[in-house]
Amino acid sequence: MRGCSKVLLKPRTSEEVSHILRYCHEKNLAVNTQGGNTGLVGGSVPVFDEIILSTALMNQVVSFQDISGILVCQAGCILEELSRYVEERDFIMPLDLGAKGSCHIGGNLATNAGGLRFLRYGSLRGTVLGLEVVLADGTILNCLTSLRKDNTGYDLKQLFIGSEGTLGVITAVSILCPPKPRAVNVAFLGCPGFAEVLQTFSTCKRMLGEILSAYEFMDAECMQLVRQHLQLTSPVQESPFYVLVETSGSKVEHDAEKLSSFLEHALGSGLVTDGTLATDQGKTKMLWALRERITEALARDGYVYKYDVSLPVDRLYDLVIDLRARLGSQAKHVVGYGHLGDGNLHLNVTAEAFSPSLLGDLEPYVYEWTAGQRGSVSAEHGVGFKKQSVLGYSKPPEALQLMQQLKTLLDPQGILNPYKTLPTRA
Ligand code: 2HG
Ligand code: ZN
Repeated sequence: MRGCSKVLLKPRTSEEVSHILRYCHEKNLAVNTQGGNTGLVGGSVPVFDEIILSTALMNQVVSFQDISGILVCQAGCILEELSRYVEERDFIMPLDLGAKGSCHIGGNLATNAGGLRFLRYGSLRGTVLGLEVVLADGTILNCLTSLRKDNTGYDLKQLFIGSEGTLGVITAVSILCPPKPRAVNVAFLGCPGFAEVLQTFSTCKRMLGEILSAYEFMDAECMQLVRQHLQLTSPVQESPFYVLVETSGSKVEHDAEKLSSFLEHALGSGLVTDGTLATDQGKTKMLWALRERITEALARDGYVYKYDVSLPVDRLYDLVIDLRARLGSQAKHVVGYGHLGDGNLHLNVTAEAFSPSLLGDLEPYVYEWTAGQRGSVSAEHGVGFKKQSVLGYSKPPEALQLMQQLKTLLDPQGILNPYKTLPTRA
């Protein structure tokens, strides 16, 4: 998505953000907060001529406690730089995602990004301990506590996590970092069918227990695309599905032993037809690249229609199969991949160019299908500009109304990231 704006502001402190918002509030000027601009739903892109408030210069670490692993930093810190910072201190960030090289932690929070470590460390709603937020009228709300337990009233920070800059501007965060695992092992597997992908997941959970840290899947078309556009090759024999299993634990040999006995069992029982293991960093990175770079390969394939849905895990791939049959030769590729361990499917469709008739076959079909399973039409990428009109497929009118009331309470003039997240009122 492209946008344009005549004004770009780059404050360094929350006081500067407060001055900007107080001014905009008085003059009734719309503001679009922007982090690393890596979102997939247009939340950080101005629709008309909104003032862009960039967090790029708010990139300082405030403190790090090396006993508790609590990091306090400004919203514009780049995720990969924070990872490096805490890794030097023997910790890791509780989230990791493909866009880590440019996304900002403030943007991650504003969209409640999921990513590759969700299965192990859970949602940001659990790992974020405190936030500092500047409200629409310029008030600085300092809820930047670093406490694990705090039941003093409503948990206000939760309102801003996932609100995509529509309720306030996140300026700083306090986040709990887990200790850096001593051992990270990865297995890359080929599965003969989706039923086996599911069975392998159950087996993994049982045989690997607490060391399982990621369970990702991709289909054969994804592999074809990363090969064609990025020259990455499959480390296992060609299969209808591929699975990446990661373990993170405290002892390399112990974890490798667990992983190889799991692999032996999976191969022996026919759940998996081929597999490879990585214990060193180079090969681990190479295996992760196959999964992490699918989005990049898709972008090189043509126009991409993107969907990010939560579904009951046993129905997850049926949507891809249904769509392939429905779209026929209209689409170049219909692919399914994602965070299977979290019930999150990334459904992407590519075509030579944008076509209204293809879009008409995709929507509302994908949303109705998802709603039919009581799924979510936005699992981890947010709502932004692109999905705001479809919220009703996953939320009842009463919930949408309450969201509108909260928006009116916190931003009565509607200056914060207008036209985003909530359905536009008729
Ligand atoms: C991923 O898991 C990202 O790779 C991007 O969330 C997914 O591009 C997509 O659809
Ligand atoms: Zn994802």
